[in-house]
Amino acid sequence: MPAPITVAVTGGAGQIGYSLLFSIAQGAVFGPDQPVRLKVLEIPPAMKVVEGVALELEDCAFGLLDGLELSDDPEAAFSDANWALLVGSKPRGPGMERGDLIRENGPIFVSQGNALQKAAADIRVLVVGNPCNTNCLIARGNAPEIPADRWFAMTRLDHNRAVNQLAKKSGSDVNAVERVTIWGNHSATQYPDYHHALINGDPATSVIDDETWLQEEFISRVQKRGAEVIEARGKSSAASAASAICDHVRTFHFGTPENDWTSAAVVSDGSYGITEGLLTSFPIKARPDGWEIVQDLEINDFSRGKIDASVEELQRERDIVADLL
Ligand code: NAX
Repeated sequence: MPAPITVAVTGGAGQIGYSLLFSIAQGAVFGPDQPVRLKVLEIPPAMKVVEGVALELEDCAFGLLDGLELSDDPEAAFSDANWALLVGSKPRGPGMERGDLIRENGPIFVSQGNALQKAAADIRVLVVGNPCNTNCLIARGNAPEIPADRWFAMTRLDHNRAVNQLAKKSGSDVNAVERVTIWGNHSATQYPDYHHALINGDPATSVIDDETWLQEEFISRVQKRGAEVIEARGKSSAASAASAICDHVRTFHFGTPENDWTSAAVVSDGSYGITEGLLTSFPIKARPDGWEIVQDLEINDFSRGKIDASVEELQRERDIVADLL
């Protein structure tokens, strides 16, 4: 057996944590031969609940689970972690605007950024807690020694939602859909881009010969899918979010398939004219030893307008938290 991979998860007592921790311990991320150690961070009022989750993890008798630690101290939770999955954050309260949520959650990511910098030498960070792009920007701003290519905010759930919509509309298997891209912010301004997507190797735009559906219903459905789930379930997406977290980490650990790419918010290097330094979702090719933004895609005027609108929102969010960076 290889040496264990250590994964720190914040918000382990929450909805997503309840699905995510079990999937990681079961081998859904790093495979059936790779032991894992879990380090779970919670806030003091939630420690009792997370202790209950730990009892259940023990009761699963997972052969790959090499260790399980619970803590309310970020430095202890992040020490020696190879991946930190920052899921925990405060939910949006009644009447709270997006800007209020950004200010409310910002300090969490200041202290977690500081702790990551001190505690972890070989770390990759995926921020899921919303607003995830800007929370990731804040954490990164407080951990300047962690290299830029180690930071991610999650748009994989949006990517998976887009793949599913194209598969359903075309009557294809989800495995037949490739090269979908989510651009921009993980918010209602995100741009699910079908222009380069393939279905069974053919352009999605020729397989789904319905530009109005693609431009209007497809984009809007993906943008608003989180609200659709809340409306039906009475709670926000949890199992699908946990599954997307597993997909994200697995993809960056093992790499993207030969002919496909994934979507993730990474530190912009200025590609496609997007402001440098913003945590923005791009099309990404990953390999076990690194990743790169897919270059030279043709961006038509329709796409340009959508990408710019989402990036402008990210710039406004950055301005709101300028003092925390
Ligand atoms: P829950 O409210 O069920 O759980 C959040 C957990 O985080 C709680 O147990 C809470 O005690 C803990 N927490 C709060 N502050 C903390 C801190 N400083 N350190 C450690 N833990 C802390 O939320 P859940 O449904 O699990 O969602 C978690 C986050 O994921 C939310 O911010 C949510 O908006 C976000 N999401 C992001 C998605 C994405 O695609 N990027 C999709 C799913 C989800 O909506």
